[in-house]
Amino acid sequence: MKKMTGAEVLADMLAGYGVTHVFMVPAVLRRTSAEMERRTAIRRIHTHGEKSAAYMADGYARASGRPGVCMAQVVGALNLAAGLRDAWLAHSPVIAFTGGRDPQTKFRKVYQEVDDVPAFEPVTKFNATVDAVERFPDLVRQAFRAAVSGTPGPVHLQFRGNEGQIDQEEAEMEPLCEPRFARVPPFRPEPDRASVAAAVKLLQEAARPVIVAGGGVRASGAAPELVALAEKLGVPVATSLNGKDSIPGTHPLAVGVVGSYSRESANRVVARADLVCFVGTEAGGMTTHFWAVPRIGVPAIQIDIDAETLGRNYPLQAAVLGDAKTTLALMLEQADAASAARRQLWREEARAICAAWHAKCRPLLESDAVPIRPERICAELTRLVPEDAIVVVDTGHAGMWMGGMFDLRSPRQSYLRSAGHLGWAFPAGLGAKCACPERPVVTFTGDAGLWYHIGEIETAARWNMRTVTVVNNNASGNQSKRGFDRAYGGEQTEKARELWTYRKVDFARIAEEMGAIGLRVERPGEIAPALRRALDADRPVVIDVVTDIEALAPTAVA
Ligand SMILES: Cc1ncc(C[n+]2csc(CCOP(=O)(O)OP(=O)(O)O)c2C)c(N)n1
Repeated sequence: MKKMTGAEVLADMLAGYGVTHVFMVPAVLRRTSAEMERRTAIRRIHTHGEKSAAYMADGYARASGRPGVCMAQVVGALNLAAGLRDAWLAHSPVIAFTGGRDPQTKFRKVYQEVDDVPAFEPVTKFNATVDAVERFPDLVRQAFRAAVSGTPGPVHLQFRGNEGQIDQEEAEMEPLCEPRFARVPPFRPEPDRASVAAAVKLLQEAARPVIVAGGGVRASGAAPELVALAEKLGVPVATSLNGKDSIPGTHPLAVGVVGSYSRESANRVVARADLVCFVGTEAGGMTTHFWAVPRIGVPAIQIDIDAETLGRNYPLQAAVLGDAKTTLALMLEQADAASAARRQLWREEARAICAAWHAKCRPLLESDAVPIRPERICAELTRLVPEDAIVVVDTGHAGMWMGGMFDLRSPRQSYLRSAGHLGWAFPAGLGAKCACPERPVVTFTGDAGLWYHIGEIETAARWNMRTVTVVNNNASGNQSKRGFDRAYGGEQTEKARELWTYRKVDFARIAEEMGAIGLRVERPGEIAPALRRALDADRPVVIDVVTDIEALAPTAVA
């Protein structure tokens, strides 16, 4: 073995694992950054905050299935940890590197230093310190292994030295990589045959079964098998918000997103089901509207790669432990297509429920009102988002509007959503674009969401990250309106509105000033031309859509 610096090993290993970008606020692992330039083609994206660096790495990871890498020096470590929270909730393989304490000076009131490691504990699968340079190879391998294995998730390595100066030290090392762990999933564990047979039998015998598909379907790349099984057995499919791209919304068996940020038709169909088959979803609070849809006790099947998830929230008649794609392919082999005929009436009922929802929402989806209704933006996006686009959506109202009112039209479109953190979507969209530069990326956010990391418009312009960001700009966080009405015991006072309203701001002008293209849209008819122009642009675009502050998304039906 030859002598190498930690920096050389780390740069070579990141390149070896196929990392194309790292996201950070300088300065951390400075020598490694220099070696990246000398030895690799990795782009070093420096951002305006550690949290947005983590969100970019998260978007990168979710869009590609390859670990996203973010970094911070010691004083930025907790900002970075905060940014891992959404990745943790969404099971996204993000690898965070930070600088950390030196044994020679710790506990001596070193400038900027606290013990950051515990803060990473609740948001990582693996949280380790690199104290000796000889440990670079095995700990970096373990970081990749942990990030992508089983249920994927974030990991953290803290490198000795406030900026991780341990990377300057030398040792005899080999920068060995394991390509298997360069992306999700590294393995496709097969389920036992008896559990597969039991699940197929239950689905075939049920009169009104429904499948609820989650983010695990995307992680496994199992959407084709899922749709094929649903078609063969004639079973309607609802999705979690994280699993929205398991089936196009325009598919005749798709009933929409179920749960809290959902579509009424999905909740109605799932509530009517006599068997629910959960695939790659934790059946958590958001997906089940806090376990009201379906009700606890409904006959249920669950397929998951993590044994601890099986039955956590719903008692199961069949539990299938395995990779989603492998499991669904086995179920497809065994399924009897003839049994689909028995569910004809159920499918018709589900279609009727979906048609009723469409009829009810059509006036808003097609609304010509000024200020613009958010439903109209969603309908225009359904129509105009390209066939191979990645759609990235913020939380809160943005999640409600797009979860409920927007449809993917193609199995080649992806949908990534914030798992709860406002402000995630804009930087995550930039990360997604870095991971998949050939695919259009369309981000949807509220104005409160954009404000969080608005400085990253400059990053996008500097690196020419050509995303299209659509801002539902109602000069407020008006999702909070209902909550403050309740807090005031009816209707809130006029003064209460200062708790959730902002100044009216033109984000198009701000975007232009930072080097992006800014388009301001005030009338519904201007949305489509703006989107078309943005999708053709050679720079990042912010489309600032002025919308109705009184427009509230429908709440979930139980
Ligand atoms: C980190 C974080 N803090 C607070 C919240 C609570 N929250 C949810 S939605 C929302 C306001 C959303 O405003 P905006 O993005 O403008 O969308 P609008 O409601 O106006 O459509 C807030 C503060 C959150 N989800 N995440």
